[in-house]
Amino acid sequence: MPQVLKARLHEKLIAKKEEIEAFLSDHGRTVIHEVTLRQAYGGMRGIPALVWEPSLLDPNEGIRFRGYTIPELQEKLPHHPKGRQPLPEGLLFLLMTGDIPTYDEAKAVCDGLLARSALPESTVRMIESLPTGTHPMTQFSAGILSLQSGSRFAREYMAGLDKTDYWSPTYEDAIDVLAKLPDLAALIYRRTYNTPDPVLPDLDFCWAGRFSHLLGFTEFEFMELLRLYLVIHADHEGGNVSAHTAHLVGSALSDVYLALSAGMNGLAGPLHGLANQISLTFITDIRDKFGGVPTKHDLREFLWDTLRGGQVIPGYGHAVLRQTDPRYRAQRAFALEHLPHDDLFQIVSLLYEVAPEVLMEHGRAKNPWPNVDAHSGALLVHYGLVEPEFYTVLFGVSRAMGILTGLVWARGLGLPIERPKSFTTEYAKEHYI
Ligand code: CMX
Repeated sequence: MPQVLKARLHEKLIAKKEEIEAFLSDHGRTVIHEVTLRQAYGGMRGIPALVWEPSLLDPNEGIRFRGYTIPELQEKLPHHPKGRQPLPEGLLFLLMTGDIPTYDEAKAVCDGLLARSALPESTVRMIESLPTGTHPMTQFSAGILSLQSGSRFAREYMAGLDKTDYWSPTYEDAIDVLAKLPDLAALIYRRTYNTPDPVLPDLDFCWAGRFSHLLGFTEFEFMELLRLYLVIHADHEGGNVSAHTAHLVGSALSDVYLALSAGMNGLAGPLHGLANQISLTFITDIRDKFGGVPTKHDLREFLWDTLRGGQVIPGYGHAVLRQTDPRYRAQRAFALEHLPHDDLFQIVSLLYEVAPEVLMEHGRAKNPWPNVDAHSGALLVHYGLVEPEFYTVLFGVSRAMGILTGLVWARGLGLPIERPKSFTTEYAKEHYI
């Protein structure tokens, strides 16, 4: 594997650990927040109680990966020689180390991933034994779990591993599972939708390009979309359900296979990653109902009917964001450049004009603006990836980069088992009022 990446990571871990020790020694007793009862009952919104180094989310500006916004990443991360979108393997280097890699460093990461990409026969057999109607996310999570028997961390821990070395087999496991995710995802895609086995030409198309071929998509523009997709979905700080779940499970020193699989089960929820599947179905339902792009008036009525039916408008709202998600903006820019006349994109655009106003009038959602999931399906359909149940798996391949980085850093920094205090309503009345 790219020893440059591992060596750089090790340096950064040591430096950050020392920095945190000094920081806590000076300021460890500083109070950073007061917690209200409503926050405790309300899904712990806004309580800063979790350390996550790879990315930070600002409610208005959106996500920054190691300090860089999405447009900055598009400019600064290495590109495919013929492309303009950032290479996801470059983002992995950045997430792990905080440094923007050179093209050669990103290429070395890609080569290392490809060298470990083969799925064990036992995983292939396990996936093939599942009923074909099993949701792709269930297959994906089970596939990750089936790789757990190869965990170096689990093996070395049982043999007696020094605490200060936990990060090293965790890193090896993280790279190993990440390397296998495109092959696992593509296996699930092919068997679920009965598509032909891929032909992999001997080309230098790197991680996303190879993934694209494995899925049966050979158009360069689709590879560019996949590069963008894999970069923008990679991380969204630590409190979202998938990252937080993986972090919590990992805090018990469960290895990365156990933790990532758990995180993927959270991503499979309709209020989180599954919203990309539901958003696309929502958009195609609109097209089918109105025989194409509806009028603003009809769309408005449709949205009000959805809200009156007690349902949410998928792809809109966010627990932290309070503006249009920059991940939505990046996809919109791609659509405006490559598919401005696509009918589903037209509906996505019309929703952007109508839905925020409707949600503001409705008066419940704190954020009436679109998130990442409102857009991705329309782009994928344009290039022929028309199976919405598969979309969250694509999200999962990308999100694994952030989650796995978080797990490696948690072991490197020696973060402890997570154990917040819970309370009953009776206890709260007696002790907090
Ligand atoms: N449509 C209708 N109502 C919405 C809404 C939407 N898109 N977004 C929020 N609301 C409602 C909530 O259901 C809640 O209703 P109640 O007061 O009846 O309980 C109220 O507005 C307040 O919610 P909030 O504080 O603004 O939002 P939350 O932090 O509770 O929830 C989220 C955030 C994303 C789950 C929510 O906005 C939602 O359900 N959106 C649609 C699903 C979606 O797009 N999820 C993907 C998020 C991105 C991701 O993780 O991939």
